[in-house]
Amino acid sequence: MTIPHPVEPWRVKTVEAIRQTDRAYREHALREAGWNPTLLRSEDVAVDLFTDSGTSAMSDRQWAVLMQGDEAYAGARSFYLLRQEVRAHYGFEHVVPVHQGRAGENIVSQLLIRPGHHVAGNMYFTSTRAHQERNGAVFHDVIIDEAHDPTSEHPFKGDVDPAKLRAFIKKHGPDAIPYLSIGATVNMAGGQPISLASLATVREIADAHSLPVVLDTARAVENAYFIKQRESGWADTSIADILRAMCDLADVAIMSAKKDSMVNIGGWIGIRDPDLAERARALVLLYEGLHTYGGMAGRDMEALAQGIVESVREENIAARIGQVAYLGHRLIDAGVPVVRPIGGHCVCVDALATLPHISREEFPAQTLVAALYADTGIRGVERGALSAGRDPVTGENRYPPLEFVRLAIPRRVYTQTHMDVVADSVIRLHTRREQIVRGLEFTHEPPHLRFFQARFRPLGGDSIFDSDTV
Ligand code: PLI
Repeated sequence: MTIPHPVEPWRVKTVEAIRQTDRAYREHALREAGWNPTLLRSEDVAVDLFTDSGTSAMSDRQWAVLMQGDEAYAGARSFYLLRQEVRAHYGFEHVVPVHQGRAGENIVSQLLIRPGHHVAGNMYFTSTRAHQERNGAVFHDVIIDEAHDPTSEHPFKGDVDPAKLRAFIKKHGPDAIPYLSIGATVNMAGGQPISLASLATVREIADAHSLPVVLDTARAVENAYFIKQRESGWADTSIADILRAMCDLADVAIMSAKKDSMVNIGGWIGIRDPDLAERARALVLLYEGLHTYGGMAGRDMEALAQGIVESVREENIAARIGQVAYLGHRLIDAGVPVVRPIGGHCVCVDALATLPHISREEFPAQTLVAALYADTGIRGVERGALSAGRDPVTGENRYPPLEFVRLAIPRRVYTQTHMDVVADSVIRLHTRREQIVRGLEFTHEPPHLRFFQARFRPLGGDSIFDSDTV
């Protein structure tokens, strides 16, 4: 079913040129980048769907308030403004600024995790789990089974399975569990939301065992939109109030403001407990900067405070999710296998269904990411075995059930024409997918978050394409 592209609730004031390249150029660039589009120069990319993180376009108001940034080392006015907006929209009394989400993950993991601990959550996220593991915890996935099935149309694939969560607590005991790690939306499931009902159940189970709930709020506004659309009883509540209702069920929030809040850099930790907040401030001093800027310039905090206000405006979030849905449904209509239903920030092309002839060991999603760039100049990112990394204990590759190419859409950056070009290009590549004949093997495998800097070569030949491909 074709769905209309939403009318953008903004008009363009500044533009950035896109350079056109031909296929030969792109194949050369890809080889130079070790078949990993992450290592390309962005000027060689036509439509960059690598991430929606830090890539959004700021509004005229955000650019305007940059000039009001208070760059004082201590006690900057911009911090108090940021704290005011976080308190108003997310409801956390203590706000500890950090330069981006993973800095918050580092600090919260160090504060709460000890070797031998176990953390449960609704699917892992790369940097979140990396910090949990670095501090000695084992992560356990307690998301519902439907989240691992790309074809399931479950409206809340981010939901926690309460039976899995209870079994996890029973097995490891509350003393070995520092907190529950909940994402909204769930990035690695394809931007799938968690329902408020599920969040409330998590809270109930956590309370029964005196466990804190840590909420990843990177895309919580997008999650709130899905609750409004899909969860009974919330259709008439504002996005802002749904966001508060979600956050009210958490003890700690870790925010990568580079997503929902539409800034190029920034983040914060939201905390209720004053003692924990004091300890977080102490660590921020070591890793980030003073507790009133935490790795951000004063102007960054101004833009972030303004971005929070804009993020919950109904027309903004509706157009944002509507654009992602438009692209997703164009692909669905053409028979391209994508993760269903279409998520909040991305459209995910199922690489296992697209390239069944390439084995998991040869990284089919990474192969498809490389093929997509060579063929079209579009850059996506692998979300599958490469992103999942190795088990820290056994050293074996982890093979999550989902293996896809994520096309993440930056906010307020691309137009309907770009979405159509992306759809046409992905559909064209899909019809010629049998020309992708080889997968990839590592020539360089970094120890952490390996997908960012890994290098590859085609396995058993010079190219991932057959020799007839032009
Ligand atoms: O990239 P950071 O350090 O600001 O945030 C880390 C991070 C935490 N949680 C979630 C759900 C994320 O999606 C996330 C970063 N995501 C990136 C970079 C992405 O491309 O999805």
